[in-house]
Amino acid sequence: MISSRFARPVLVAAATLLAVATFGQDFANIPASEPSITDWMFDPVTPIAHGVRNNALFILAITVPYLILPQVLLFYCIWKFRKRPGAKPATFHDNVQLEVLWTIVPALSLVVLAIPSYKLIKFIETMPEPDVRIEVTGRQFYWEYRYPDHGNIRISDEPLVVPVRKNIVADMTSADVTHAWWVPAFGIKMDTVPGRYTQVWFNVEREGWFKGQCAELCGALHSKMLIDVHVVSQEEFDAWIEMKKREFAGE
Ligand SMILES: [Cu+2]
Repeated sequence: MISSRFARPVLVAAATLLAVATFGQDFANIPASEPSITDWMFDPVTPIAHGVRNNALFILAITVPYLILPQVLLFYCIWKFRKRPGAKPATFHDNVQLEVLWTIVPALSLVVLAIPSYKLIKFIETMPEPDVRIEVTGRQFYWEYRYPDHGNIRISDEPLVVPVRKNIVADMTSADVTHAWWVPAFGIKMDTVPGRYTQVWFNVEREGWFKGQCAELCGALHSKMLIDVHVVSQEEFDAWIEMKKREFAGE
């Protein structure tokens, strides 16, 4: 949709602004080797994350001219209509055509932005046929995961393990206060709410480790409520499930 030559500098600028706004001083303390939490901009790994990133770039491309054009016009007018000997000031004070134009064009821009945005929201909120179902429960201050179709295995405060290139559908809730399960590279941030169920889905395109953290202030140890997702091959996943089942049986 947008050429990569254009996208790269725009991405860097947008990610930097976002990072500074989000993390402030803390951002400077992240070691270069650590995968930073802003990776969703550069390294989306799910269809939702790609969609969110492309939509963000599209919105940027449509809205940035509105930021630049008035400044250019302002400086042009300051220069063009500066005080000069003998210059006659203008005597009109409105222009109906211009006002109609600068109302209709931004209004149309909003429509242009709304169409792909609503499509994306529908895509995010429509659950696909699940290959693996999981249940996520937020607790002060850790995450609990269950695999209802795999012997109801339950793990707490350890990495979530899921197979690569499979539809994972997660039912989420909270045992105490509102938390939010946020994994930037997946393009997902979903509240977990006590007494209610929320749902997300993701399909990760490559194996690896992906970081996240609770994104809803939930108490004193909120900042320690980290998320690690280990995405593995189907074979590794099956072996892991068998191991966990044995672990459970032994308990
Ligand atoms: Cu929290």
